[in-house]
Amino acid sequence: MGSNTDSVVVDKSAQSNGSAISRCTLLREQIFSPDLAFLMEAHNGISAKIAEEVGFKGLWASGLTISASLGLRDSNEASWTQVLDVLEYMADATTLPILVDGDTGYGNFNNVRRLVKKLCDTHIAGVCIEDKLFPKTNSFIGERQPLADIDEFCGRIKAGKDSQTDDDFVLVARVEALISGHTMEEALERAEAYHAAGADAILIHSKKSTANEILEFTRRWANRAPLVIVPTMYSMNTPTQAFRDAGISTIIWANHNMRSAISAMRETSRQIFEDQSLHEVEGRVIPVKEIFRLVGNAELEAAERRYLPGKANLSAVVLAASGGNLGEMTENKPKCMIDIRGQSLLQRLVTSLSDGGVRGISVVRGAFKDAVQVPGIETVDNDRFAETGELFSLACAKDKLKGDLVVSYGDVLFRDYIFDGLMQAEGDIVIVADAKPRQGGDLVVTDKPYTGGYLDDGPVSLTSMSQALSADKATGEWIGLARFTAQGSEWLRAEIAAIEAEGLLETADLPLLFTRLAAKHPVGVHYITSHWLDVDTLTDVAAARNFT
Ligand code: SPV
Ligand code: MG
Repeated sequence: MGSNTDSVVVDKSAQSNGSAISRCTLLREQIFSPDLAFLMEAHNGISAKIAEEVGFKGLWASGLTISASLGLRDSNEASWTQVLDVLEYMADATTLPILVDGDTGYGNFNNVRRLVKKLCDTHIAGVCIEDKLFPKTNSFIGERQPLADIDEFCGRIKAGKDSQTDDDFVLVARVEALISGHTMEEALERAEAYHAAGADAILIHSKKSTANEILEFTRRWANRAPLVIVPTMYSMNTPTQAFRDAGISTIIWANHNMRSAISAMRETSRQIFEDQSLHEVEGRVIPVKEIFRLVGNAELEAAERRYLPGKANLSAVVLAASGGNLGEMTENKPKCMIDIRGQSLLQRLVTSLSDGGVRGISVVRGAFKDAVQVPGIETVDNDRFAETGELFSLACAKDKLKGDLVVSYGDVLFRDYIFDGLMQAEGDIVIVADAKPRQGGDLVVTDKPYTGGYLDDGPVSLTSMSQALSADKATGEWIGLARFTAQGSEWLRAEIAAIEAEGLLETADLPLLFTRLAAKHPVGVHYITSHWLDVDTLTDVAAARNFT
């Protein structure tokens, strides 16, 4: 790659007259660099972002895959302005230079003029036009597709170069002679004519399964202008080093993001269709929060803090005061600090909460409090942890029980989608309950059992919660995770005060708290089925290690 471009800051809107380097310049530098450059196929904003994130320094906006993403054939069924709309999303989504597959230029010289002008306006770095006729057909379909007249195609090239508004805009002329069954001489003659007409680089295309004709062309071309290749058909038989050694300028990986997306989408659709459930698929696909990250929600959050004063911040109180009963593992640290594959349980929980948008995380410590160390948390101490219960620990963090709030036990792990679901659930107080209660857990009784179709059945409310209940009487088990709005937090503080006034604060547990809250206010229940665990036994520790 053009290593001289690595440290350059690109102004997304920069053109040749701007102060920052333009994307046209970046593409030009890559194509003219002695190092082999790579352009990765993208067909929309998200695929462009993904290619940029993994490290590609340039993109190929493929005609085939943009058409396919619209459900269309690679036969100019999408109008050029519809393609331009897609390109604008791609350019906005990244800072990378984009070489656009301009097919045949969408018509004659006049269409190419307008195309190039609009591409420059859209901050696209270059265009590749091929020497065929509008409407085009994909090169891998059929044999002996008719080629354009050489002089007429040279007119398209000249018109394009004369219309660019950035001096470094790159026009690549694509020679289809070999694909269409013509001779090597014809291919060389066309390349020479296109170069003389002003093309910055030549794309020599082949659909053979070996690179022989491409390497022969490259030898005979003798570096008169940079050569671009699309080794879709022949790369399996040719190491990339061979292209580097031959002096090729740029390789286009032309369609692999679209092809892999189709494989993945087909697999997911089939599984959900067969199962009539998301269960199998949920752990395999990226979490929803990864979509948020990719599209830059963090930037929006920061902007909201800046421009929307008073926007509530989500905070969390994590109860981690109990010591635990796990032999050697909890000999000198509380169970929240047990190592689960190189990270403490608490660290994993804190990461989940942070990823879910929680900003201030307060951890109530008790047993082995000095061992409770996780970067970025605040700590609150319950120094009477030995003779008090959970509610007393929560009350130690009284000052933190305000605004949008999450309360969690310190020994739970859950998949991100569970937290996302809790955040989206309606209600001022919402708890997460597993629909399959286990004897001895924080068992809940609700006004409606889980049906699997509860979203259609409307909200579910908590009636009561208790550890003493028989599991067959329960409709779920609280997993140790709850959410409060500012109103909910106010009710929470009031209920803690009431319990304290009755002299029950030291002995009360959270099930009592939620039962009392549910008697006065609606407490919503967000049902889940598995994909979480808490750690009470050595078996739980083993499960936690497999969970991550
Ligand atoms: C495209 O990606 O649309 C191309 C490359 O033009 S190819 O499909 O190889 O013709
Ligand atoms: Mg194409």
